[in-house]
Amino acid sequence: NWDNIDAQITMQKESLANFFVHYLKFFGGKDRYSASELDVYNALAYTIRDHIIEKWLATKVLYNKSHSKRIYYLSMEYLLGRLFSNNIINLGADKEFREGLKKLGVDWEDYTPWERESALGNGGLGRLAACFLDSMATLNLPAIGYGLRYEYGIFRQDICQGYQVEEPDEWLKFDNIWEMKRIEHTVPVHFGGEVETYHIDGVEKFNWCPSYTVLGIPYDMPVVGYGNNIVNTLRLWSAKVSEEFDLQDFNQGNYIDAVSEKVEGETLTKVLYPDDRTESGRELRFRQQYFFVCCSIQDIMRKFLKESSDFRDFPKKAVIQLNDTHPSISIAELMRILVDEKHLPWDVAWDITRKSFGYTNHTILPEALEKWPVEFFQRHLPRHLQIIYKLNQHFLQEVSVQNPGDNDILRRMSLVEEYPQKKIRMAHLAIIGSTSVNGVSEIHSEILKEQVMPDFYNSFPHKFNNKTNGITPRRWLLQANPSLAKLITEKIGKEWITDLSQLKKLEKYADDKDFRKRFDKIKLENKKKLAKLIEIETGVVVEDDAIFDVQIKRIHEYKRQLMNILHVIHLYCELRDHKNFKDAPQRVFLFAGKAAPGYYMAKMIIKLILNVAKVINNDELIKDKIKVVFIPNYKVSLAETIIPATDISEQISTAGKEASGTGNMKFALNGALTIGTLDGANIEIMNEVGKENIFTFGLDIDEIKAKREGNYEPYQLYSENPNIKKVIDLIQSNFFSLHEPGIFEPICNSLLTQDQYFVFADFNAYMECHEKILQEYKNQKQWTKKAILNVARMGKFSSDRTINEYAADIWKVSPVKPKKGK
Ligand code: 26Y
Repeated sequence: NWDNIDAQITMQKESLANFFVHYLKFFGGKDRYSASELDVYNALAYTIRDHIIEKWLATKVLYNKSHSKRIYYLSMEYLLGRLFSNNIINLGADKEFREGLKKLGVDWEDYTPWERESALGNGGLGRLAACFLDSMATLNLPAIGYGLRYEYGIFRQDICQGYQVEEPDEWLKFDNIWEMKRIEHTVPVHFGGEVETYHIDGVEKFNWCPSYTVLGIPYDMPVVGYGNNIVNTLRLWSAKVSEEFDLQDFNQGNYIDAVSEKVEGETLTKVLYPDDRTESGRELRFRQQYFFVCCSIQDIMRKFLKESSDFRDFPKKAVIQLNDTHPSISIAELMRILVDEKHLPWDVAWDITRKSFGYTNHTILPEALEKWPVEFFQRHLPRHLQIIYKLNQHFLQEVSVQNPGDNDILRRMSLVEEYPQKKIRMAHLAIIGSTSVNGVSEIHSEILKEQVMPDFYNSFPHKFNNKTNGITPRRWLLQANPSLAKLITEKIGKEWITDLSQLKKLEKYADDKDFRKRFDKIKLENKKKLAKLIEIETGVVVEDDAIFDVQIKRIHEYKRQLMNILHVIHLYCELRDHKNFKDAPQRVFLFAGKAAPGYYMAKMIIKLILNVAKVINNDELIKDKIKVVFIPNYKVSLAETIIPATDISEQISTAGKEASGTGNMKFALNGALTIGTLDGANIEIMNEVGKENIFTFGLDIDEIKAKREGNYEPYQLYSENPNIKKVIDLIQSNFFSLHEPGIFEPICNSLLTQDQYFVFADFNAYMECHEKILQEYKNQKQWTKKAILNVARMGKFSSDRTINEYAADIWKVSPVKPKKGK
């Protein structure tokens, strides 16, 4: 019978080696003589996948029996990174796997580099979604992540003559062992056409007659919870054009049209948009968003209908969290389904919809707030446009009742922006269509209420709330820094892995000499690994015991990599002028990050960093006291090597610009000290670790605001501040661009005439802060104490804490645990 056979398939430690050899032979067609390292990796991954599938099936049964409300997390981006190690660790199969394969002489850790990284995201927002998946599974929450299965993730960054060059990321070139195609859950997605009106019993009804259809094919990836036997699902949609659809057109003789439409349809999930800054208004991205939304909402509906046929129950059975406005067309789509297809009255449908959504905002940069031209809707989603217009009409009616005679507020709050081009404001739609609107750090949530959406905050104060971001300690400590994790576990037990607040117990070891010694030794070992990697990737040789000062993140003007490199130039000038090297340790300034392909300034900042690196690294006059390194192609796996080796974490955005930051948390958790502005989660990190254990500097939000409103004159700062002047003059003299004179003029000009992000205004404070850091670093004992206290006080920044708050305050969903004794 089924159950008996099932039990036989269940994996045993003793049989791991047998399974491995089985996969190598019967999946890979290889034996130990002919197997390549990739073959071995594949066989190892298939072996571990069996374990996962057992738990995956059991989790589905558990959730179905619980009849719990489900969490649907909608995100256009997931930056998962590699999954092999993570899955083994979360399964708790680490030791078992190592020992089980020992007799074959195979150590699984040697094969991890053979996995192609999954990089279906740009940066913070996509990585946050990945950390959230890990936490939701670990917390036994019945959650499904929905996303797109881009054929090409974020581009690979090559450096050619100091310039960023983008290459396609062919992550699917070899088998993706972690995904399973679920052809039976394929859904149709319609686009274009017209809307017909008809009447039933005097009620006006609408019938959308679309002009073409694309199919959404789901691929499921398992999300393994840590040590709890839970395996959740990440469902990614891939676009395909249906065969029958072609046939119609082919038969009508429109061969060319049919073929080009097929190609068009399948481009929908070809590539991730690599710009996390401006919505460049591209029509393909708009269609991509609807494709995503339409597939996911149909799937959610199908699951709901297995539980109930009364749509009034929908908010009790489902909650849909929108990761930024990218999937916010969902709100119009759910309305369309409820009103047009399920024939619910408008008000009932709106009530259901509003109760079912939550919206997370990740940015206050005005240029990143999404607005879609009305003409896109007209062309591709005519019925959704009607729905949005009607929602707007009702909404503005309410606003006007609340604010009699105030036409300006109607214009400000409207879902439709009239000038200069008619556009739909997606954030407004997301706010009115959700029960909850949250920011991602305390200060960001305040800015959201007070500066970005004050009218909406006044109308719906109860919707607004904060959920400070977090990171998963499984990947960012247990996996990335195994030696530190081991030391911690040795001292305080392993509870910290699922309850990060336990790290508090480490505080007392800050005064323990032996502990400090071991802590330092681990940092040094991690630095050695990083130094090797730097040499391999860039050819630059750095000392193992150098001070590693690191800024790794997307390249953006507001993140101020420019201020960092200007300061490096300043230090370089100082060294050349005063030649006072003495016993100062080497300082390595490490950068990594991608620039959006169309972001000229960001690309020039990379070029400047690389040119400065070349000059400084080869100048014998400064006796190797400074090294500047730009590691190409920043990605999750690179972060996993860099962060555990870092001494100083650069978090230096212009105050008010970084919604939260999550890299800042990863560094502090691994014992780096932060140099940071009073921005985003830096402020909360400061509150946790204590002012003495972090280096903050620079203008705060109010001061920045005052500067912006006053007349800020960067040129004056340049002429009055000899340090700034020297650095800028040196760049302008082509010292770093001998063979390409003038290339950095746009950077200098922008600083001298505008300096939008207040680099000059913060420069002195930044410089002085670095001087203080250097002084403090000399006292190794004090430094290590501070580093340990940083680790000990990072409990708040576990994404488990964040997800618990989402579950309790927004989703109203409790963990689903198996009944005791089963
Ligand atoms: C609309 C399109 C152009 C777009 C695509 C991606 C716009 C924005 C993005 C991504 C934004 C992003 O990554 N934001 C970051 O989210 C993190 C997680 O909340 C924050 O920690 C970080 O401060 C914020 O910049």
